[in-house]
Amino acid sequence: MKRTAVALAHPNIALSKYWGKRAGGGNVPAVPSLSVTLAGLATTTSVTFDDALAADTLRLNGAPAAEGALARATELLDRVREAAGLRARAHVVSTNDFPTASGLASSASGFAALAVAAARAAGLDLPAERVADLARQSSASAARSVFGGFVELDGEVARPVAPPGRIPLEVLVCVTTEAPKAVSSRDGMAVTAAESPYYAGWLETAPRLHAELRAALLAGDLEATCALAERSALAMHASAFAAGVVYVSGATLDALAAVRSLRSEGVSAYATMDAGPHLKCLVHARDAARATERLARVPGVLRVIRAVAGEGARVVDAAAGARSDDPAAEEPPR
Ligand code: 2P0
Repeated sequence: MKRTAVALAHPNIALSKYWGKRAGGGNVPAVPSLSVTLAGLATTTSVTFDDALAADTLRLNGAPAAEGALARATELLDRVREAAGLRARAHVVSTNDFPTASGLASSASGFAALAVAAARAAGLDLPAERVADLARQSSASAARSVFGGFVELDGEVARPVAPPGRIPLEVLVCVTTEAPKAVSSRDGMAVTAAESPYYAGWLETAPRLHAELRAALLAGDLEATCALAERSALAMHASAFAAGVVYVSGATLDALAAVRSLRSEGVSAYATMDAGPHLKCLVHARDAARATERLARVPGVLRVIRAVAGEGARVVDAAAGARSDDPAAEEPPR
Protein backbone atom coordinates (compact mmCIF):
# COMPACT_ATOMS: atom_id res chain seq x y z
CA MET A 1 0.00 0.00 0.00
CA LYS A 2 1.17 3.52 -0.81
CA ARG A 3 -0.01 6.76 0.71
CA THR A 4 1.23 10.06 -0.68
CA ALA A 5 0.82 13.70 0.29
CA VAL A 6 2.56 16.83 -0.96
CA ALA A 7 3.06 20.00 1.09
CA LEU A 8 4.49 23.45 0.46
CA ALA A 9 6.13 25.69 3.08
CA HIS A 10 7.88 29.05 3.03
CA PRO A 11 11.05 30.07 4.89
CA ASN A 12 10.77 32.57 7.73
CA ILE A 13 12.99 35.32 9.13
CA ALA A 14 13.04 35.88 12.89
CA LEU A 15 12.43 39.47 13.99
CA SER A 16 13.06 38.59 17.64
CA LYS A 17 15.64 35.81 17.56
CA TYR A 18 15.80 32.28 18.92
CA TRP A 19 19.36 31.47 20.06
CA GLY A 20 20.04 28.76 22.64
CA LYS A 21 18.11 25.76 23.90
CA ARG A 22 16.65 24.84 27.25
CA ALA A 23 18.52 22.18 29.17
CA GLY A 24 16.94 18.73 29.25
CA GLY A 25 16.72 17.93 25.54
CA GLY A 26 13.72 17.93 23.24
CA ASN A 27 14.97 20.92 21.21
CA VAL A 28 13.06 23.56 23.19
CA PRO A 29 14.25 27.16 22.64
CA ALA A 30 15.59 28.99 25.69
CA VAL A 31 13.99 32.27 24.60
CA PRO A 32 10.80 33.22 22.74
CA SER A 33 11.06 34.35 19.12
CA LEU A 34 8.80 36.05 16.58
CA SER A 35 9.18 35.67 12.82
CA VAL A 36 7.65 36.62 9.53
CA THR A 37 6.85 33.82 7.08
CA LEU A 38 7.91 34.84 3.57
CA ALA A 39 5.84 34.56 0.41
CA GLY A 40 7.31 33.80 -2.99
CA LEU A 41 10.01 31.35 -1.85
CA ALA A 42 9.00 27.79 -1.17
CA THR A 43 9.98 24.23 -0.35
CA THR A 44 7.73 21.56 -1.87
CA THR A 45 7.94 18.10 -0.31
CA SER A 46 6.20 14.85 -1.20
CA VAL A 47 6.04 11.96 1.26
CA THR A 48 5.01 8.46 0.20
CA PHE A 49 4.66 5.78 2.87
CA ASP A 50 5.21 2.51 1.06
CA ASP A 51 5.05 -0.97 2.64
CA ALA A 52 7.48 -2.22 -0.01
CA LEU A 53 10.33 0.08 1.10
CA ALA A 54 13.08 -1.35 3.36
CA ALA A 55 14.27 2.09 4.54
CA ASP A 56 13.40 5.77 4.28
CA THR A 57 14.82 7.56 1.24
CA LEU A 58 15.30 11.30 0.71
CA ARG A 59 15.99 13.27 -2.46
CA LEU A 60 16.90 16.94 -1.95
CA ASN A 61 16.87 19.29 -4.92
CA GLY A 62 17.14 16.43 -7.38
CA ALA A 63 19.92 14.41 -5.74
CA PRO A 64 20.10 11.78 -2.98
CA ALA A 65 20.49 13.59 0.36
CA ALA A 66 23.56 13.29 2.57
CA GLU A 67 23.32 10.77 5.42
CA GLY A 68 22.89 13.42 8.10
CA ALA A 69 19.92 15.00 6.33
CA LEU A 70 18.29 11.58 5.84
CA ALA A 71 18.79 10.75 9.53
CA ARG A 72 17.08 13.99 10.57
CA ALA A 73 14.17 13.32 8.20
CA THR A 74 13.84 9.78 9.59
CA GLU A 75 13.62 11.17 13.14
CA LEU A 76 10.61 13.26 12.15
CA LEU A 77 9.07 10.40 10.15
CA ASP A 78 9.49 8.13 13.20
CA ARG A 79 7.48 10.57 15.33
CA VAL A 80 4.75 10.63 12.68
CA ARG A 81 4.78 6.83 12.36
CA GLU A 82 4.46 6.51 16.11
CA ALA A 83 1.51 8.91 16.24
CA ALA A 84 -0.22 7.11 13.35
CA GLY A 85 0.63 3.52 14.36
CA LEU A 86 2.34 3.08 11.01
CA ARG A 87 5.35 0.90 10.16
CA ALA A 88 5.86 1.69 6.47
CA ARG A 89 9.06 3.45 5.43
CA ALA A 90 8.81 6.60 3.34
CA HIS A 91 10.10 7.98 0.09
CA VAL A 92 10.61 11.75 0.47
CA VAL A 93 11.28 14.17 -2.39
CA SER A 94 11.95 17.79 -1.46
CA THR A 95 12.76 20.78 -3.67
CA ASN A 96 13.53 24.40 -2.86
CA ASP A 97 12.64 27.02 -5.46
CA PHE A 98 15.23 29.34 -3.87
CA PRO A 99 19.02 28.89 -3.83
CA THR A 100 20.20 26.99 -0.75
CA ALA A 101 22.99 29.54 -0.20
CA SER A 102 20.55 32.45 -0.30
CA GLY A 103 20.70 32.96 3.45
CA LEU A 104 17.11 31.84 3.84
CA ALA A 105 16.84 28.98 6.29
CA SER A 106 15.89 25.98 4.16
CA SER A 107 15.69 23.83 7.31
CA ALA A 108 12.70 25.91 8.47
CA SER A 109 10.66 25.50 5.29
CA GLY A 110 12.04 21.98 4.77
CA PHE A 111 10.98 20.53 8.11
CA ALA A 112 7.66 22.43 8.06
CA ALA A 113 6.82 20.98 4.63
CA LEU A 114 8.00 17.51 5.72
CA ALA A 115 5.88 17.58 8.89
CA VAL A 116 2.75 18.68 7.02
CA ALA A 117 3.20 16.16 4.18
CA ALA A 118 4.16 13.25 6.47
CA ALA A 119 1.25 13.80 8.86
CA ARG A 120 -1.21 13.93 5.97
CA ALA A 121 0.30 10.95 4.15
CA ALA A 122 0.11 8.98 7.42
CA GLY A 123 -3.60 9.71 7.55
CA LEU A 124 -3.32 11.96 10.61
CA ASP A 125 -5.66 14.93 10.80
CA LEU A 126 -3.67 17.06 13.24
CA PRO A 127 -4.27 20.66 14.27
CA ALA A 128 -1.54 23.04 13.03
CA GLU A 129 -0.19 23.38 16.60
CA ARG A 130 0.60 19.64 16.70
CA VAL A 131 2.21 19.72 13.25
CA ALA A 132 4.31 22.69 14.38
CA ASP A 133 5.40 20.71 17.43
CA LEU A 134 6.52 17.82 15.21
CA ALA A 135 8.53 20.27 13.09
CA ARG A 136 9.99 22.06 16.15
CA GLN A 137 11.55 18.89 17.49
CA SER A 138 13.57 18.63 14.26
CA SER A 139 14.41 22.32 13.86
CA ALA A 140 12.87 24.91 16.15
CA SER A 141 12.56 27.62 13.51
CA ALA A 142 10.54 25.17 11.36
CA ALA A 143 7.63 25.37 13.83
CA ARG A 144 7.20 29.03 12.84
CA SER A 145 6.94 28.21 9.10
CA VAL A 146 3.86 26.07 9.76
CA PHE A 147 1.93 29.33 10.21
CA GLY A 148 1.62 32.38 7.96
CA GLY A 149 2.15 36.06 8.66
CA PHE A 150 3.83 36.91 11.96
CA VAL A 151 4.43 33.90 14.19
CA GLU A 152 5.63 33.41 17.74
CA LEU A 153 7.53 30.43 19.14
CA ASP A 154 7.45 30.39 22.93
CA GLY A 155 8.95 27.29 24.53
CA GLU A 156 7.34 24.31 22.81
CA VAL A 157 4.43 26.25 21.35
CA ALA A 158 4.24 28.07 18.00
CA ARG A 159 1.25 30.29 17.26
CA PRO A 160 0.26 32.97 14.75
CA VAL A 161 0.36 36.50 16.20
CA ALA A 162 -0.74 38.72 13.30
CA PRO A 163 -1.79 38.23 9.66
CA PRO A 164 0.61 38.97 6.75
CA GLY A 165 -0.82 42.46 6.16
CA ARG A 166 -0.48 43.71 9.74
CA ILE A 167 2.44 46.00 8.83
CA PRO A 168 3.60 46.95 5.27
CA LEU A 169 6.96 45.18 5.66
CA GLU A 170 9.36 44.09 2.95
CA VAL A 171 12.37 41.90 3.65
CA LEU A 172 15.38 42.47 1.39
CA VAL A 173 17.75 39.51 1.54
CA CYS A 174 21.27 40.67 0.66
CA VAL A 175 23.09 37.57 -0.55
CA THR A 176 26.81 37.91 0.23
CA THR A 177 28.21 34.46 -0.60
CA GLU A 178 27.28 31.24 -2.40
CA ALA A 179 29.22 29.13 0.12
CA PRO A 180 27.45 27.05 2.76
CA LYS A 181 27.81 28.35 6.30
CA ALA A 182 30.85 27.21 8.27
CA VAL A 183 29.13 26.73 11.65
CA SER A 184 25.58 25.36 11.91
CA SER A 185 23.06 27.16 14.09
CA ARG A 186 22.93 24.11 16.31
CA ASP A 187 26.68 24.13 16.96
CA GLY A 188 26.87 27.93 17.13
CA MET A 189 24.23 28.19 19.83
CA ALA A 190 25.76 25.33 21.82
CA VAL A 191 29.18 27.04 21.81
CA THR A 192 27.58 30.40 22.70
CA ALA A 193 25.73 28.86 25.65
CA ALA A 194 28.87 27.08 26.88
CA GLU A 195 31.46 29.79 26.35
CA SER A 196 30.02 33.28 25.92
CA PRO A 197 30.40 35.60 28.92
CA TYR A 198 27.34 37.41 27.55
CA TYR A 199 25.00 34.43 27.10
CA ALA A 200 23.37 35.18 30.47
CA GLY A 201 22.81 38.74 29.25
CA TRP A 202 21.19 37.40 26.09
CA LEU A 203 18.86 35.14 28.08
CA GLU A 204 17.81 38.13 30.15
CA THR A 205 17.48 40.58 27.25
CA ALA A 206 15.83 38.43 24.55
CA PRO A 207 12.43 37.88 26.26
CA ARG A 208 12.10 41.62 26.97
CA LEU A 209 12.92 42.59 23.36
CA HIS A 210 10.50 39.91 22.19
CA ALA A 211 7.65 41.23 24.35
CA GLU A 212 8.27 44.80 23.22
CA LEU A 213 8.46 43.76 19.58
CA ARG A 214 5.26 41.72 19.85
CA ALA A 215 3.45 44.73 21.35
CA ALA A 216 4.79 47.08 18.65
CA LEU A 217 3.69 44.67 15.92
CA LEU A 218 0.20 44.32 17.38
CA ALA A 219 0.00 48.12 17.57
CA GLY A 220 0.84 48.23 13.84
CA ASP A 221 4.03 50.19 14.51
CA LEU A 222 6.41 49.11 11.73
CA GLU A 223 9.19 51.48 12.78
CA ALA A 224 9.30 50.21 16.40
CA THR A 225 8.93 46.58 15.31
CA CYS A 226 11.90 46.81 12.95
CA ALA A 227 14.02 48.82 15.38
CA LEU A 228 13.50 46.12 18.03
CA ALA A 229 14.28 43.42 15.46
CA GLU A 230 17.65 45.06 14.78
CA ARG A 231 18.32 45.22 18.56
CA SER A 232 17.48 41.51 18.91
CA ALA A 233 19.80 40.53 16.05
CA LEU A 234 22.67 42.64 17.38
CA ALA A 235 22.25 41.23 20.90
CA MET A 236 22.20 37.66 19.56
CA HIS A 237 25.31 38.21 17.45
CA ALA A 238 27.11 40.02 20.28
CA SER A 239 26.60 37.07 22.61
CA ALA A 240 27.78 34.63 19.91
CA PHE A 241 30.73 36.85 18.90
CA ALA A 242 32.06 36.80 22.46
CA ALA A 243 32.27 33.01 22.23
CA GLY A 244 34.19 33.23 18.94
CA VAL A 245 31.07 32.36 16.91
CA VAL A 246 31.27 34.94 14.12
CA TYR A 247 28.71 34.81 11.31
CA VAL A 248 29.18 38.31 9.91
CA SER A 249 31.64 39.16 7.14
CA GLY A 250 32.98 42.45 5.87
CA ALA A 251 30.13 42.56 3.35
CA THR A 252 27.60 42.11 6.17
CA LEU A 253 29.04 45.12 7.99
CA ASP A 254 29.16 47.22 4.82
CA ALA A 255 25.50 46.38 4.19
CA LEU A 256 24.71 47.28 7.82
CA ALA A 257 26.39 50.65 7.28
CA ALA A 258 24.27 51.18 4.13
CA VAL A 259 21.08 50.41 6.10
CA ARG A 260 22.09 52.95 8.74
CA SER A 261 22.91 55.51 6.10
CA LEU A 262 19.44 55.01 4.57
CA ARG A 263 17.98 55.53 8.03
CA SER A 264 19.85 58.81 8.47
CA GLU A 265 18.11 59.93 5.27
CA GLY A 266 14.70 59.23 6.79
CA VAL A 267 14.11 55.76 5.30
CA SER A 268 12.52 53.22 7.67
CA ALA A 269 15.21 50.58 7.09
CA TYR A 270 16.62 48.22 9.72
CA ALA A 271 18.91 45.21 9.64
CA THR A 272 18.80 41.64 10.86
CA MET A 273 21.24 38.75 10.42
CA ASP A 274 21.00 35.03 11.12
CA ALA A 275 23.54 32.24 11.33
CA GLY A 276 25.34 33.38 8.20
CA PRO A 277 26.80 36.51 6.54
CA HIS A 278 23.69 37.54 4.59
CA LEU A 279 22.10 40.74 5.87
CA LYS A 280 18.34 41.09 5.69
CA CYS A 281 17.00 44.62 5.48
CA LEU A 282 13.58 45.20 7.04
CA VAL A 283 11.95 48.12 5.29
CA HIS A 284 8.63 49.87 4.80
CA ALA A 285 7.20 48.74 1.42
CA ARG A 286 7.13 52.34 0.15
CA ASP A 287 10.95 52.54 0.52
CA ALA A 288 11.78 49.00 -0.66
CA ALA A 289 12.80 49.91 -4.22
CA ARG A 290 15.12 52.68 -3.03
CA ALA A 291 16.68 50.46 -0.35
CA THR A 292 17.13 47.59 -2.82
CA GLU A 293 18.90 49.86 -5.25
CA ARG A 294 21.25 51.14 -2.52
CA LEU A 295 22.00 47.70 -1.06
CA ALA A 296 22.66 46.16 -4.47
CA ARG A 297 25.52 48.67 -4.87
CA VAL A 298 27.28 47.61 -1.64
CA PRO A 299 30.56 45.83 -2.53
CA GLY A 300 30.20 42.18 -1.57
CA VAL A 301 26.41 42.07 -1.97
CA LEU A 302 25.92 39.65 -4.86
CA ARG A 303 22.17 40.14 -5.27
CA VAL A 304 19.10 41.26 -3.36
CA ILE A 305 16.00 39.06 -3.04
CA ARG A 306 12.79 40.96 -2.20
CA ALA A 307 10.12 39.22 -0.12
CA VAL A 308 6.88 40.05 1.70
CA ALA A 309 4.87 38.20 4.36
CA GLY A 310 3.09 35.07 3.20
CA GLU A 311 0.96 32.10 4.18
CA GLY A 312 1.70 29.09 6.32
CA ALA A 313 2.59 25.54 5.25
CA ARG A 314 -0.15 23.61 3.52
CA VAL A 315 -1.02 20.42 1.67
CA VAL A 316 -1.01 21.10 -2.05
CA ASP A 317 -1.97 17.67 -3.31
CA ALA A 318 -4.48 15.71 -1.28
CA ALA A 319 -3.56 12.18 -2.37
CA ALA A 320 -3.51 11.25 1.33
CA GLY A 321 -4.94 7.90 2.16
CA ALA A 322 -4.93 6.86 -1.48
CA ARG A 323 -4.08 3.23 -2.16
CA SER A 324 -1.81 1.80 -4.81
CA ASP A 325 -4.91 0.67 -6.70
CA ASP A 326 -5.68 4.35 -7.20
CA PRO A 327 -3.81 5.29 -10.41
CA ALA A 328 -3.55 8.92 -9.26
CA ALA A 329 -1.35 7.81 -6.35
CA GLU A 330 0.98 5.51 -8.26
CA GLU A 331 4.17 7.56 -7.86
CA PRO A 332 5.11 10.64 -5.84
CA PRO A 333 5.39 13.75 -8.02
CA ARG A 334 8.98 14.66 -8.85
C1 2P0 B 1 16.00 32.23 14.43
N1 2P0 B 1 18.05 31.00 13.93
O1 2P0 B 1 15.26 32.59 15.37
C2 2P0 B 1 17.45 32.00 14.75
C3 2P0 B 1 18.28 33.22 14.56
C4 2P0 B 1 19.26 31.43 13.33
C5 2P0 B 1 19.56 32.74 13.93
O2 2P0 B 1 16.43 29.52 14.34
O3 2P0 B 1 18.97 23.66 16.24
O4 2P0 B 1 17.97 25.82 12.40
O5 2P0 B 1 17.54 23.14 14.26
O6 2P0 B 1 16.53 24.17 16.31
O7 2P0 B 1 15.98 26.31 13.90
C6 2P0 B 1 18.25 28.68 13.24
O8 2P0 B 1 18.12 27.62 14.10
O9 2P0 B 1 18.10 25.47 14.88
C7 2P0 B 1 17.51 29.75 13.87
P1 2P0 B 1 17.74 24.04 15.46
P2 2P0 B 1 17.43 26.24 13.73
O10 2P0 B 1 15.58 32.13 13.25
